[in-house]
Amino acid sequence: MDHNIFHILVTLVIHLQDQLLVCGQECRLIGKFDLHGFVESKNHELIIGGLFPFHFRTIYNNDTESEESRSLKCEGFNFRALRWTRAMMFAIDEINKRMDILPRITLGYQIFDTCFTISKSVEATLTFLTGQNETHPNFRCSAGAPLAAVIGAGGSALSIATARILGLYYFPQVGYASSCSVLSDNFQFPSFLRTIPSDSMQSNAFASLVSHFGWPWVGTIAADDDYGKYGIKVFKEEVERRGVCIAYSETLPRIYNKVEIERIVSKIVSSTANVVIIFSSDIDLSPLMEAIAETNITGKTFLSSEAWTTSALIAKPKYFSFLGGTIGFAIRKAEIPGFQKFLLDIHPEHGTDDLVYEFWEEAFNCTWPTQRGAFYTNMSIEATVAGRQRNISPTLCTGKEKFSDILNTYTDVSELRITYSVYKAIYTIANALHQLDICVPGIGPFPGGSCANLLEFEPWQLMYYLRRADFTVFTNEKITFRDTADVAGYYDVLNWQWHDNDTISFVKVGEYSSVVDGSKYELRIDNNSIFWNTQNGQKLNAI
Ligand code: TCR
Repeated sequence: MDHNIFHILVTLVIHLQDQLLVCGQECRLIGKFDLHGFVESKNHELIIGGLFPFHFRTIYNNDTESEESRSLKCEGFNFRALRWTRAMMFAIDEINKRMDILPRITLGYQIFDTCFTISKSVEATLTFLTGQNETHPNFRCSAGAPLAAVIGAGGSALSIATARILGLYYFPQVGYASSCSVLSDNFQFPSFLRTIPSDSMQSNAFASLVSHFGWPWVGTIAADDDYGKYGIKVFKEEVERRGVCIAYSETLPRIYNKVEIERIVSKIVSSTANVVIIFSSDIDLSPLMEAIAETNITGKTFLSSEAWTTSALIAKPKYFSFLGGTIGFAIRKAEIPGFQKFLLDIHPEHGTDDLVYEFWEEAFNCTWPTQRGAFYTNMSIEATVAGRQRNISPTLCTGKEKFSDILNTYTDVSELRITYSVYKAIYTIANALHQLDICVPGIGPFPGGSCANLLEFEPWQLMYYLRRADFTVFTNEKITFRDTADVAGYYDVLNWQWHDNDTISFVKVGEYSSVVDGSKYELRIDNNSIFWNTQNGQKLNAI
């Protein structure tokens, strides 16, 4: 190279570096995140991050007087998500006690509330990556122990956003509920894996279900997010190939819109298609069910996607008259020994965090005196609840409230599906860490036969082991990724059987699973055990 040009180039690089340094010195804080539901355990060697929707939505934060903070507040306590979170803690606890997985260290957790929104999930992800509330990307200065991997972030739209950021660093993320088919794309999401099957399988399962019953004509409803849109898209492609027609295709409004919801209801009522397939989370579906309950709709059979098949938010008595007979898919379920006891072992007095106070107050409809020292004094409610945004109950909590007196989604262990998926996600990470730890130098997988160090590995080194995960859970279920992001697909087919005493049970009437080696899937259904919510109790006829 010409010497002069070389000189110019070097000068330019030094100049640029100077600029960068100057810029570095000028860094200033431009905003702070207001992260909710922050829960962490201390004094462990490695941390697993968790993202869970403790709240259903965000609201505008009118606490802030200036425009300074754009961070939103959250509302609507989600008991189901707290159960999922406790499954994460339970699995970590179990692993810490075991001598056959990671015997030399203990794992801790750091968990954030996504409030079911993309912005909160991204805030939390940036915090994970930097280990502090002031987020400077590209630095890893974790609070306490290093972060090994992240599980989450619930819904697919949230996981897609966070996986794009974590993917930049090839930072391991294991999804427990994000089932959207696009997340299987290794190129777009290089560091994402999941313990829930991809929806491409579920959409195919729906198509097989429609063929099985010979319905030539169905209506579709999708949530306005990646889950709903991709789920219905793949379903449509598959049924159209089989000659089934789509009577209508509706999308649920993302922000509550009464007029739009009523239009969708009248579409369902007036259509001659009596089978309606809905791909949506329970949260997004609630307004539609509320509106349908106000009409006298009968004679429709609803097909439910996994996210609302066993949801307590939707399986409410006032919807049974039209939702009885619903048929839907549900992911694998498990009974986790010791989990119920662990769930019940939660109390605001046991030195915990804001989330537990909020949980207790919501569960028992009472108000907990915020300062623990003031617990038994006659503090005025106004004083104790100052600054809170939620509806406040005038009754003070006594601390003696009992779970056995209430029906609560949190303590209900009859349908542990996503909960079990969370448990598997934690085990997937722990097993990968264990494999990394037992690597023998000289015959390790990295250059020159080297191994990674359990307390100082790079994210891509853990990814190597995660992609090769191969272990069996206590239920005898085998977890393998075979160099893909996905586990093998399996669904129970559940039928909502409506009983005379106005209760519903989710009865397994079949399954969709692979028949040979994971490449061919088959739907098996016991037609005779299905409850049809029709006048004559017979299957809806093909119209
Ligand atoms: N996948 C959905 C989210 C979701 C969910 C759930 C939310 C699933 N199952 C149960 C609440 C409860 C399945 C997604 O967006 O990928």
